[in-house]
Amino acid sequence: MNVKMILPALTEAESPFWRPIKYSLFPPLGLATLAAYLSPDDTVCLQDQHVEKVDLSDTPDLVVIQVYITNAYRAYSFADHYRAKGVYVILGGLHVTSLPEEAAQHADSIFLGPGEETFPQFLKDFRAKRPQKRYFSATRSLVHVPPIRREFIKRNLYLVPNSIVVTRGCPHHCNFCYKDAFFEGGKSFYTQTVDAALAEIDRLPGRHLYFLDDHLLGNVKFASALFEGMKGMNRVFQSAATVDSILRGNLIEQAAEAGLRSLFVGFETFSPENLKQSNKKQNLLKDYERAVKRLHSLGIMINGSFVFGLDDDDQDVFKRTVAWGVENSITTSTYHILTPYPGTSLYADLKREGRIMTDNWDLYDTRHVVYKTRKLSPQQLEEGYHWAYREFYTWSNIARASLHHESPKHMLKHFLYSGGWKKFEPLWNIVIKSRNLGTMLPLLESILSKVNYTSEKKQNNIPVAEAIPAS
Ligand code: B12
Ligand code: SF4
Repeated sequence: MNVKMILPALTEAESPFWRPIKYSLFPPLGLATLAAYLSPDDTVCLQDQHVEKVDLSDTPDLVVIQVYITNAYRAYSFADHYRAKGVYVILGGLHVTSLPEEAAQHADSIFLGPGEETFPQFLKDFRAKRPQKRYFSATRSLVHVPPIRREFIKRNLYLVPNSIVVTRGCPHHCNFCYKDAFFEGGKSFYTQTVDAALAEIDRLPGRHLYFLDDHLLGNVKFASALFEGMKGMNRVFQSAATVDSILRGNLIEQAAEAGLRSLFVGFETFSPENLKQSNKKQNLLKDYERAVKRLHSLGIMINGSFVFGLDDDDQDVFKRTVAWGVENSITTSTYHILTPYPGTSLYADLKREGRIMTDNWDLYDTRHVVYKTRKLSPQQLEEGYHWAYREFYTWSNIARASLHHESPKHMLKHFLYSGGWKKFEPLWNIVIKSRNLGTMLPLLESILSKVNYTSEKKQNNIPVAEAIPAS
């Protein structure tokens, strides 16, 4: 069988905010995961429009398309194109799960939820010439999943070819997050076996790994065994976790020992009212600065995530958030305008209140205001958002934030990582054009090398095991 798999580019591929480096970070892991269920005799062409031109002139037996909210229109136009040629087209992913009726108009079959059970089921049905119109993932497990077909990933086109996910979902229920909608009707947080995760890590060349898990520290037992197993593997890795998991027990230290060098942390907002509105209980009454100090004391750089536009945000929120990030030496900040993805309880709440202003999914990219705001006008919110990015990444703020670290090595790493991410765009573009982005990986690995943090730990007086006991 001839199979074409496509990850259409997110909407901003044609917008002034297009940053080639941001979209050349990670390969299409979801599609490579699904490819593992195809037979070795099948011919597979996997194309990622973020890094290559999609060839639409072919006529395969089956087209598989992954749909995110901001690539949905592009995904639908590819689907319509192939269906017009008589090719069987299937659509799945986050947006299809949120809005199945919309997606069904452009597909022969649609898939709701993760694909590990439904895709192999479909393949059986398809080969038997009785495919169903809709597949829903009810039983979910990562036990005995076949190895990802990474040979279909063009490693040289990505800065981070070694992306990996060893868990699915998250134990929390923030009202703006995609996860409750995507995992509805089944388990919403589950893990691989530790042995399978370690085997997958072992298969990856080089040192650097990026765990794309929503919350790598979410299952303490699993994460602890994983980090134990990773000790001595000589890896450096980046990942994401919540504030409370950083403060609790000593998991974060085990992670650092296993090679964790940079962490994406969802601070989101400083307002308890906003946290309540977002059902982000795990952040309520948590000491953000203590979490930051703890990470720094372990030599871990921080990518802070912040949301603007929650109901308690006023005009000061941008200044306060940027100043806090600089004062606390956050290495990189990711700012978002609150975005109510369809399927989330935030979307349902705002819809009920008559506050959703548009269902143009291209605008649901966290850069546009798509709902009626409370204490800020939409214009103030968008301007404040852009101001925050510009301000946080001025050379002077990058330098100030770097200089707050105790060890000179951490200062230098911070400066290079933050500056490299936002200030060397033309250089990245040249490397991307030469189709050799993979050659920059050793540079990233050296920036993520270990910091000797003993002196910082002393200065901040952070005890090895934190105040909040492990639960
Ligand atoms: C990697 C990533 C990116 C990459 C995307 C490129 C890529 N190669 O995928 C980059 C860095 C470019 C990116 C950018 C953004 N991202 Co992003 N990203 C992710 C992340 C961390 C991992 C995706 C992944 O690989 N998952 C692992 C694989 C195994 O899972 P999967 O892709 O979902 O595939 C499975 C299923 O979905 C299903 N499936 C998928 N497709 C299909 C098709 C068929 C036919 C079938 C059967 C099954 C199927 O089967 C697969 C196996 O189970 C997710 C979070 C997450 N945990 O998923 C956020 C996430 C997808 N991103 C999100 C967002 C919001 C953004 C940004 C808007 C953030 C920002 N402000 O910059 C931007 C987009 C900008 C824009 N203009 O739209 C949201 C999406 C919300 C939504 N409803 O679409 C997520 C869910 C994060 C979150 N918690 O909110 N992102
Ligand atoms: S902690 Fe993060 S991944 Fe988990 S529900 Fe909240 S926003 Fe989503």
